[in-house]
Amino acid sequence: MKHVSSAVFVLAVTSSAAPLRAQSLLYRPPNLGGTWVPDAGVVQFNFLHRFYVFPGPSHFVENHPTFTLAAGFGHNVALGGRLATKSIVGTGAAAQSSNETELYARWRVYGAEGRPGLAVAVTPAYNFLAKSVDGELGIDWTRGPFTLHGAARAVSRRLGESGTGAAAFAGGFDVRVTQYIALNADLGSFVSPAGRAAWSAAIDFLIPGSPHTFSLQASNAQSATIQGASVGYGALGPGHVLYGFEFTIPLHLKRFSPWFHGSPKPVALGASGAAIAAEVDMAALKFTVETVTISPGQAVRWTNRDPVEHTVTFDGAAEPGSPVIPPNGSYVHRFDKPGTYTYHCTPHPFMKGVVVVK
Ligand SMILES: [Cu+2]
Repeated sequence: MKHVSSAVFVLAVTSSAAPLRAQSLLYRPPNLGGTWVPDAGVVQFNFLHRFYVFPGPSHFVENHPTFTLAAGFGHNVALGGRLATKSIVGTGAAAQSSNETELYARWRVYGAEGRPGLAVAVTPAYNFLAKSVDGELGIDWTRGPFTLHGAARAVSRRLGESGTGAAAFAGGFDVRVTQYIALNADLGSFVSPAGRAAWSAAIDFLIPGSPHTFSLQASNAQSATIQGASVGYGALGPGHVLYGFEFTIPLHLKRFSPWFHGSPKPVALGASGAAIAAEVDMAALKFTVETVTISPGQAVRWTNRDPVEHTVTFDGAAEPGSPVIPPNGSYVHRFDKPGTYTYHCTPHPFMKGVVVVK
């Protein structure tokens, strides 16, 4: 498991073209995505912010943020919570409040993130504002740049209504135009009893060389909970559109280990037993020796003296590059063919160096 999650992370960092997996906005429309589970050891923080601008002369701006915090366990289980501070107001004792809190668990029963084919997940949840037991069955189907989504939802007490249960259905799609840009949209509604449908449309960006995705979106839904994503903005009638963005932040817990364990243990990566003819340190976001010259069959060792991760990535894939080199890690690569090998660090492309083999 550890190997799988670190492999995913290595892939994500070293190959900026690879789409990020956990909670990537390129694989889910704004009000859907019920099969997405963070990788094990990753705490996902997603910040969704929507706003409505009232007509002039006031141009009053009403904000509708939803914060999602979720942790991945194993391959297919997540526990998370959402807080939306300007949702549909509650009923009964919560009649004055629009602070909506939802706790949820998610079990991805079938499929894997961002891979072709089908994924199925169930999401039981509890909505504290509605005092409602909620649930969602989510299905995704991915083929090439397309993903189709469907969801069936049930709630025991509808938010803002008199306390009856209800069922909702939703559907949506994603189209990944490039590896960095996607378009998506969705539509969902309570059906029994019927409600105002919720819709959204977005353009999504994978920020190159980072684990983050970002979307610009329009929707009429006030929050991203199971209930909030099922009902359109009703206060001002139909046709009132919220605009906003979402930003996804995966926090890899392993990265925080220096806080608790002091300096990390040395890790040796790459060729072992090779004759090392040159040493290059990575310090202060630089390769400390810009050019080294060696003979064919000899090796270079790079050692990371920084508190951040680096890579040794050859330009034009002239040689296979390093995996992520952690703080206090070293990487050895042997060069068999004469030539001039230029390289850089993927997370810090301004870090550059040259190996001359002759
Ligand atoms: Cu670097």
